[in-house]
Amino acid sequence: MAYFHQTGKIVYEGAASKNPYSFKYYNPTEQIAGKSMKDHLRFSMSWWHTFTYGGGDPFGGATIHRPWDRSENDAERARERVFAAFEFMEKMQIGYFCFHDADLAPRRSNLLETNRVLDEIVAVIKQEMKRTGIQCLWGTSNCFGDDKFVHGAATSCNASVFAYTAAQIKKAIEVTQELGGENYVFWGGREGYETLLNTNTALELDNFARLLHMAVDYAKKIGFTGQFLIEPKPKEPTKHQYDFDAQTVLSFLRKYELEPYFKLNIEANHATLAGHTFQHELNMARINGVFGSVDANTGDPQLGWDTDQFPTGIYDTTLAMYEILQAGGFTTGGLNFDAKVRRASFEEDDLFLAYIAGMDTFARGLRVAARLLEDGVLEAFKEKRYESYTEGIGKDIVNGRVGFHELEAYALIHGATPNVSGRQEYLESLLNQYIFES
Ligand code: XLS
Ligand code: NI
Ligand code: NI
Repeated sequence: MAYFHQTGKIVYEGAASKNPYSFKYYNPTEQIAGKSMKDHLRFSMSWWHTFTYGGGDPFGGATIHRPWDRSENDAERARERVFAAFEFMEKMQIGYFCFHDADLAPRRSNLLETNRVLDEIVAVIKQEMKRTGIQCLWGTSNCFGDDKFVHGAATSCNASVFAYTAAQIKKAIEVTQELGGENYVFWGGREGYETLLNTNTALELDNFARLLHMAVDYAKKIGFTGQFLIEPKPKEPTKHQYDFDAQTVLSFLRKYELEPYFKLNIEANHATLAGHTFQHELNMARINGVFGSVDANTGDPQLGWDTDQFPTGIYDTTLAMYEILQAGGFTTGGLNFDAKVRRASFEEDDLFLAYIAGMDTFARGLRVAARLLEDGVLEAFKEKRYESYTEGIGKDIVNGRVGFHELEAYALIHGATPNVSGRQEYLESLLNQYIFES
């Protein structure tokens, strides 16, 4: 059954179009810097925020009542959601989707039954994938929603919960493999703690690493070749999340010898919650060779939680695309809209309008970033700024030819030469110029 008959396929009409149901900047087949926009951006839909979110908040229940959720039977609802999701992605020209096990199918009281229902839905998804050519960007397991995860999942004090977590993740990896998923994501929903008065952080972190090693071993065993990704997030739900930010996750991966097997899934809103910018997190991932994928939702500067809004800030998307292009673009990753409409935007049309807003803002950001890189204005400025390391004493420092002794001798003779301006305001205005004119 069709759920969005009132809306046709969303196509590119250009910036002059007044039709809200069209792309103004996203032209999938247009070539930019040697690649189609579609291949650059690899847009993906999140199953949970797009198809299971009801708009509830701590002060009120659902405001969003979807036509695909009408059946009394939860397995039937899950199946209808599949048809609605593929119809939506086809009309939006979105080539990928991401899911948690728990978004696809209802949970049952025991794992065997839960897995059986999940398999039924996965079979329907496979048919729809075949019909449409839409692919799976990544899968993951919801190891945070259920009661049993109250003390964490892999970092729970309860060993049977660790075992359950492993069993759930094992199945989610199998399902991701079955759907041809290009990545598998670990977001440590409850991997953190509230108080040190009751927490053995050393054991919890060791256990977390043990679980990830088991996942690596299992993937090898079953021949799952997708990329493993960790999604850093600083707070929410626990006060101290172990995967605080990109650099924290990196040092964890290095300590436990997991770095060869993992890359990062950077979420814009998580970056800002950590007190960073989205660009900073992407940059840290890029320069350390662990840039993997992106969750393209943003927060609100006045609100300190994960508001999961569709990205409409051109500065953020431009600077994000600037990092992504410099990282060589996406390989297995993509731009997943881990974003939900506001609870007051409860009509089905709002889903289209929200995705158009996010996709167009990233498309425009890509255009600006590509021009910035092509003209090389920022890179030329940086090159000049660090010029002193390309000759003389600077070159000796970089090449490891000098130590404290030689540097002291140098400083005694030369002192420090005068500094020059960093020209931040000029560069900010240059960025504006590119944004206004690209
Ligand atoms: C929550 C996370 C979550 C992950 C997938 O804040 O963003 O949605 O992306 O578990
Ligand atoms: Ni996310
Ligand atoms: Ni998030």
